[in-house]
Amino acid sequence: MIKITSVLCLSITLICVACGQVSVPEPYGPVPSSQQLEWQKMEYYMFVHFGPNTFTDKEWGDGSENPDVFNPSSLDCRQWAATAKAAGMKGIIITAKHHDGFCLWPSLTSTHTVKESSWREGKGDVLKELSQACSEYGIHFGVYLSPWDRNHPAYGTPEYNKIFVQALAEVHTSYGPVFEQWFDGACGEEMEFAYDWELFNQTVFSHHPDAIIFSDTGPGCRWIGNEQGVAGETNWSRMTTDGFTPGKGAPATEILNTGQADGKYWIPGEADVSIRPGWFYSPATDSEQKTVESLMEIYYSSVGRNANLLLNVPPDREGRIHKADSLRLMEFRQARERAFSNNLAREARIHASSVREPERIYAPKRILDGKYDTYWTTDDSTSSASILLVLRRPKPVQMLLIQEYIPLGQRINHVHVECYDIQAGAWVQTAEATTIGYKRILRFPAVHTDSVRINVCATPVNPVINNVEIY
Ligand code: FUL
Repeated sequence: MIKITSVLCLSITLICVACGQVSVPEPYGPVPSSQQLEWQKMEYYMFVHFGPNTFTDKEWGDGSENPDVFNPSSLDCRQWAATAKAAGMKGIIITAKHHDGFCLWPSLTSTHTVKESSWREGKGDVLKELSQACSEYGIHFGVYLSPWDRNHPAYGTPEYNKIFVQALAEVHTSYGPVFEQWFDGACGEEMEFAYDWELFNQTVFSHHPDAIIFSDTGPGCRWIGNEQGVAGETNWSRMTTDGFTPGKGAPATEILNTGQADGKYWIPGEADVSIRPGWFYSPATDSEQKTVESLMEIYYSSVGRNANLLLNVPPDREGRIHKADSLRLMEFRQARERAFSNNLAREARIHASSVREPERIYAPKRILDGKYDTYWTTDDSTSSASILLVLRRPKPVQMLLIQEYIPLGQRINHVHVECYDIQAGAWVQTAEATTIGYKRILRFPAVHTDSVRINVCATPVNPVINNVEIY
């Protein structure tokens, strides 16, 4: 019977190959939209908190600030975009409106905006300058609009939802493409559970159907549950959000941090954190940037754990990114380049315990070809498999980077890594992990080795891996 079945399978495969059809693994669970996939590939981008708080040394303005306090002496959004680009960031998300209600564009929905300030005689528009600068430097432009508005007289009335939607529409129709709309969960008591999230999301999508909407519950991406930039060691890009809302009605932070193995929707994590102690600029923190070492830790805990990293860099009172912040960003970039400069897998020979037919499509060497859409996988009934990478010559190895091909879902729930320790003359287990997702970086004490084995254990479905790097 087994023989007959395998002969049958083989003939079906051969027929499929002969007629140019190749059997592709079935997707597992929810999968990313094409927009979510492109967003995930951005990996790292800049958060910009800018507004009256920049000038008042506050983190949360109460909305009673005189609009004249907003007075950058030499605003230079091109310098922000140039800095982000040089730092290796793929976009900038700006606080178009923070909780104090002040709008960085001349909104018709409010009397607390750049037009009421004497900055540039009320004719300035930060969003216009930043969106133009982003497009000039070839990076994406995104916006944070706080539904919580501590200035607006209508806040707390049903009317406010409509006003907020109008503000959203202004922003989404006046400044070109918006890659991400950031919705903060903070909320005034007057409006707890009264926001019309459905309407907010629809408004964004009606103007920018490709935008990724961030909130505690997505739908594009989700808050990672802390403001330290740390994703869970286990981090699923799936979550069930039915019955939840951003803010007080959000899922527990533990769930936001790890996602859910059996989650119904694809809602990947985004980890936000500031380069300084606060979100807004303060002269008191001019020399309190995070160290390169702690930024590297953040990188490994976010991008290295299947989350995107949104790093806040607050412009100063001149309206420029402070020299010390910019310097740290460049040092951070260099540290990443150093850490990932010599990928030993590039010249390795690769073998897999099992390969799906036809082998020319799913050959393990597909993992090393650097293309996103090619991958190694096994046949559908194989849930445990291993990949062996034999290095050209023995080297100290201390880090492994693995990527799943997420258009077919997030499939792996347990891997361990072994290295052949030349000094000990034995295989040693150097790392173990649950989830991989779009990208996972595993670090371990250096081992002098010429062979690295990745064991995928008992996944619910066959693994689909499209990249492995060794450092
Ligand atoms: C929080 C806000 O309350 C902070 O001011 C900041 O904007 C941060 C990114 O999100 O919820």
